[in-house]
Amino acid sequence: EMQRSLVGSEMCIRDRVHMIRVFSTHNIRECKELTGRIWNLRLFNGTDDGKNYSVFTPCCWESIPDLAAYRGKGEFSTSFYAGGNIRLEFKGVSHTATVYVDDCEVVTHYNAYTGFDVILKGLDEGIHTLTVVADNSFSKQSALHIPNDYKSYGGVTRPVVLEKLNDLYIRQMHVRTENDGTGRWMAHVEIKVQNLSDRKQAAELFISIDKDKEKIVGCENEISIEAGQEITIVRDLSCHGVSEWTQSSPELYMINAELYVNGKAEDDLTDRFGFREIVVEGSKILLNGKPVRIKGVCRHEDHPQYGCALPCEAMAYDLTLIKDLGANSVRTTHYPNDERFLDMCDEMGILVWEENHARGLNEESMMNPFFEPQAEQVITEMIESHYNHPCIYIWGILNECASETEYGRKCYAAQFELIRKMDTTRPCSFASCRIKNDICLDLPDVVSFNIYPQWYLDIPVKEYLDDLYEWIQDDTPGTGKPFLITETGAGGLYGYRNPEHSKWTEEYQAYALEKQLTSILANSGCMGVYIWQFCDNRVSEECFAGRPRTMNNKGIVDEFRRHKLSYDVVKRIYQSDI
Ligand code: ADA
Repeated sequence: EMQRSLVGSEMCIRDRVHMIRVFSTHNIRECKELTGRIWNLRLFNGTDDGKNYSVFTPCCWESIPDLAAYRGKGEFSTSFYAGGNIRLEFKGVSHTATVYVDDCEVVTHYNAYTGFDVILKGLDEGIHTLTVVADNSFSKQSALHIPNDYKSYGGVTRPVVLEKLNDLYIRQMHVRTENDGTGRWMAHVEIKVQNLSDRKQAAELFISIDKDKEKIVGCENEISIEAGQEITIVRDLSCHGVSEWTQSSPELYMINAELYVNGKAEDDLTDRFGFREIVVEGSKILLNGKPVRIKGVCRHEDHPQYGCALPCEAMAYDLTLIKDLGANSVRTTHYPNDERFLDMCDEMGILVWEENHARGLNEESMMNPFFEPQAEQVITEMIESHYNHPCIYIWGILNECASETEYGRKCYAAQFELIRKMDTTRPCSFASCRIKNDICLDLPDVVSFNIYPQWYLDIPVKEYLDDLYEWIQDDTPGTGKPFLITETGAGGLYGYRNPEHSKWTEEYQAYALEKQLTSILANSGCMGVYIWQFCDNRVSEECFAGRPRTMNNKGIVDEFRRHKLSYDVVKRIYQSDI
């Protein structure tokens, strides 16, 4: 009997669902994390056929010394006990996944940084094998993962969850909050329910919002769904006496949807949200009516031991340092992040610029026929899955791509259109490096530039910034929009110091950042700045030029999170009132 339950006895020792999100998302639906334990990894790269490794998963195979430089395919496998309707959810496989259950291919997915799932109906009860072939090789078919200034690792890099479903299944729940201007809040709830069975079914759907188990509001709905169909239920719940989500007081609420069929529990889904509105007004972004001032860091998901598969504790440590710096925002360069990181940002009041996956693509790379569909798929998956996070205040796309070309412009326009169709509650932007030749500044809600005076260009920061700002205001349709510096920084090798404070020393990096941050934050037309970057990260071999150690060394902490001299400089500036 014990074995029949997916949850099993492990649940008593550790609530494993907490490894997927930082709170439980189901009470009724049975779930079990399949990761958080040892899987088998077998390589097949032609020469190494059949070599097996026991690896704690999630992981990047680069963490295994033998495989530190391996690029190709790796077959991850484990087994699970289940029967009936099963849903497998993969939070991230890098970068292409082909999934098999009992040797039968069930789903494929491209791109490391968004999740995907598969539902298997009527699985025989018993032990089944799950095999995930991860592939991190570069090819024309991979338009987003290319040799780049960060590494495309290989592996099952984020958690995998097994869920047992009944006939009716709550596929998605989005909450949008709106203030009527008098302090009263409305929660607009949109829930998608699927009928997996081959007959029409009726059910009761209970929706409720609570805080610390205390109910705020709720409603009951009679629903009926045709065989094999999905319906969308939309409800507006007015919420009295709730507290707003702000950066200093990030109050969070739970929303629960529960389905009952003939009085019997069928399915449920819980998520978290905050009461807050983001509005662009003139050259400002307002969070619940107050202008947002960004003191931020760009961050890669990268760590010498874990690659991109950081465990929760390592993510939390990064956030501890980010808070210590006095920073209030993170830009998820250059891809959607692990959802547990976003969960923690929700709790800590850290604003997030969440970015679609794409960095530094020129026109030719954007013309790859695989590019636009792949980029649009990541946007769709990112917004669908992260819609409820109050910390996300802006969607970013296409970092430093070909926004100076007509073809590039078409892609920017198409992607902004897609975002606005999916989410009307957040502004969108892109980080440009096309100084004085960007032709896309009419498209975003916020005009953003990456600038490197004092590093790539020996020009005083103020002069450079004033010149850029004037050009935007005088000669472009970006005039009057909020203006943000999405990157600035300098390289500094940890431990490298010399008396002349030359470039690459810790001293020079600290000097450059001081100049950059003080000039940018003193510019009243600019709503804030993101430092490039939080920590040093590994880059592809192909990017070795200008990248000593095959690392991007512009972190204010190195890859082990050891503080460079610049750390205290940034901390002093970010903690001041500037
Ligand atoms: C770019 C880019 C970053 C990084 C940075 C640098 O602007 O967006 O990914 O490569 O420059 O270090 O030069």
